[in-house]
Amino acid sequence: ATEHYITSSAADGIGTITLAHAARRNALSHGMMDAISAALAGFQQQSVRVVIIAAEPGAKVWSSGHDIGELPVGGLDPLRYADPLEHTLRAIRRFPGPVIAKVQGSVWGGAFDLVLSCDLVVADASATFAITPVNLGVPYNTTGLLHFMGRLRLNVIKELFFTAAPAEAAQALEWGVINWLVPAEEIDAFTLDLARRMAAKAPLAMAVIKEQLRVLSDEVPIAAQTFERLQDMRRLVYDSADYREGVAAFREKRAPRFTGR
Ligand code: KGA
Ligand code: KGA
Repeated sequence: ATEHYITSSAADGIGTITLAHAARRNALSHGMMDAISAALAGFQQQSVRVVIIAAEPGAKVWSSGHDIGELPVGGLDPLRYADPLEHTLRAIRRFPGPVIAKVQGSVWGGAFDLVLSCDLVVADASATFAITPVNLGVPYNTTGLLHFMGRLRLNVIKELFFTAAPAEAAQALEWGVINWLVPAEEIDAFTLDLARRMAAKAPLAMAVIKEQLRVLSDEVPIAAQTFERLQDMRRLVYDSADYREGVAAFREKRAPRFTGR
């Protein structure tokens, strides 16, 4: 319970969250998510204008994504609305000022969703991005797919999801995942300068424009029946033997054997 997940600090209207759980490669565990959500709430109290989310200097893995050890097996939806990760993604999306992801190293699964939930992405050449539910047999959540659809073209989304392969930084730049690809030795100063320029602008106008963009890009009206059909389809996936196999294979550090059942 005394596990150390992040460090956070605020100065001159800029809050920084540094993912600092190297032992689990910054997996997005309940503990990590609660820590990030608490830091964001604290920043809001302190009238922080702009947030930077980064990994520790030199980390090869920015974040390994959902904590696979915490994925439920036994008929429970692994990606529910109330999950701490989903709560944190909403907190980032609703934070009343820009949140910048500063990405160095590899980004996996739910961490890619987290990066896309940030308002801007600055990265160096070490950044890679993979979305991996088909490695585990996980039915991705509809809200999560919408996060990708809000940022990327459909053929790009399909390639990322269907291959689960890490996209290199240059490719991610071309695909629009990254706003700025900068040399490693310049990324700290570059990101801070970008944050400072935004922190000097009118906060109320900024916050309302961010919220307008969130509402307009998030709210896709579908019939209740349609949503329930999608949930039923997802349920077949998380009730399947393949989902249990995918999670078990990761825990046992072996390749999964999927059968389509
Ligand atoms: N969840 C839980 N534990 C994890 C983890 C994760 N996502 N990633 C790594 N770990 C643990 C790992 O089991 C090991 O534990 C330790 O962190 C170091 O990892 O010390 P232990 O007890 O053995 P490892 O693998 O030794 O480190 P590495 O060789 O540096 O390799 C790093 C990577 C990131 C490449 C590797 O750990 C990896 O492939 N991790 C899983 C990446 C992934 O597929 N993430 C997606 C998670 O799923 C997800 O987000 C969902 C639900 N989704 O996409 O739908
Ligand atoms: N509205 C009213 N007066 C303006 C003006 C504007 N948008 N832009 C310039 N002027 C006036 C300026 O006050 C000056 O008047 C004259 O035009 C010449 O400008 O001679 P006066 O009485 O002092 P200036 O600044 O001397 O010219 P310049 O050195 O050539 O510089 C040109 C620019 C365009 C760089 C400069 O004038 C400037 O920064 N203007 C404001 C640009 C801007 O921010 N526009 C956005 C307006 O807001 C807007 O569209 C909204 C509501 N929005 O974005 O949401």
